[in-house]
Amino acid sequence: MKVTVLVGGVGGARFLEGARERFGVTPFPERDGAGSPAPSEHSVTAVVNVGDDAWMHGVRICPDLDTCMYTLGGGIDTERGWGHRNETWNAKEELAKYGADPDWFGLGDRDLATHLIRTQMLSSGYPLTDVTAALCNRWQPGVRLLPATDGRHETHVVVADPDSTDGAKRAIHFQEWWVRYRADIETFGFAQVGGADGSGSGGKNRAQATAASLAAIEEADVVFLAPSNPIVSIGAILSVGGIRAALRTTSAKVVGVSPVIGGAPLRGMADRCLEVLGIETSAQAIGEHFGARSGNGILDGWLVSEEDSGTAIDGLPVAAVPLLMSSPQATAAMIDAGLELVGL
Ligand code: GDP
Ligand code: FO1
Ligand code: CA
Repeated sequence: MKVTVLVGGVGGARFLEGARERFGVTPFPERDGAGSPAPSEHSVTAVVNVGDDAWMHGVRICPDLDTCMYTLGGGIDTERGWGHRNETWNAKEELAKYGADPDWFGLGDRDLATHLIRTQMLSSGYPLTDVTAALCNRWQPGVRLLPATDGRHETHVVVADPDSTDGAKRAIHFQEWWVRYRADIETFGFAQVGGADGSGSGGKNRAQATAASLAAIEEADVVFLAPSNPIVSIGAILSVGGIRAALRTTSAKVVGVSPVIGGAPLRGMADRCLEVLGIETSAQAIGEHFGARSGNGILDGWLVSEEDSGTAIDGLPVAAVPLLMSSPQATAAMIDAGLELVGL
């Protein structure tokens, strides 16, 4: 079975651990020739959010790609959910002594090596898709990791300018909103910044999906939306040119998994993002937000937690099952429930 998963960071990476448990290892990057393990009859491809990506201290950071790569490669700091385990912070301390900006964002010494290689390859002209595959050659995540786009598609957040006394609005990078202000600032909305050639945003110039991520959706038997942040992870992927249309027309079944259990996200800022857009933090409201493919939406099935068993959405099959990703085995059981829901 060909399985494609739309993912963000921590929630996405946990879901991919369950997919690898359920479907076996997908060699990535693909290696030809003798000596490589026999490929499983299944394959798992992740289409990963790049909305969180940013330039910091001259290097390109891709938090959701790295969280997936480190988690599946066994190198994540499990407490923080981002960056390397056994991290040291000498570079951060030295940067602070120079008074370098931003002083609110930390790059660990080990993590920095990843960003240096990525930045070097990007400036040599390699697309992010190839750079990610090269980094995964070390980490062997056992699933294909594809950035949704090779273009720039950064999430920015419209806030009340903290430096203004007359209520002016300003757009700041998502990382500044989350890491510097902890989302605790008057917020009006989210917008993608970048575009196919990096020169502008939105409209015709918006960043386009890579051929590989479109093929992953079009050629899949099933597409899962991981229980990732519905706005700044899944929403940012859906706003990449071509992704939403591919989900509408693919012959694959599309199954969403609720990131909210009993009216609360497990961690992170999903509730804050939903509140900004006037969407209730509930499995019901998020399911309605994605919508049924039989209507104008993207889902053929919606998995909610047992606590949310009252969820009912017109034209959309819903199943209530345990949704806590406490182990790869528990997550694999969620995946089986999703397959059953859509008759696979
Ligand atoms: P981020 O990019 O690191 O913020 O991570 P994602 O966007 O991939 O996922 C964040 C979401 O994962 C949050 O909204 C959490 O509610 C959700 N999440 C984390 N752990 C679990 C879990 O065990 N079960 C479910 N259903 N959702 C989870
Ligand atoms: N989160 C923080 O709260 N503080 C940091 O200094 C920080 C640095 C950082 C560096 C690399 C990276 O991949 C992630 C990092 N994060 C940090 C996590 C990140 O801000 C967010 O949690 C995600 O973008 C949300 O998915
Ligand atoms: Ca993220």
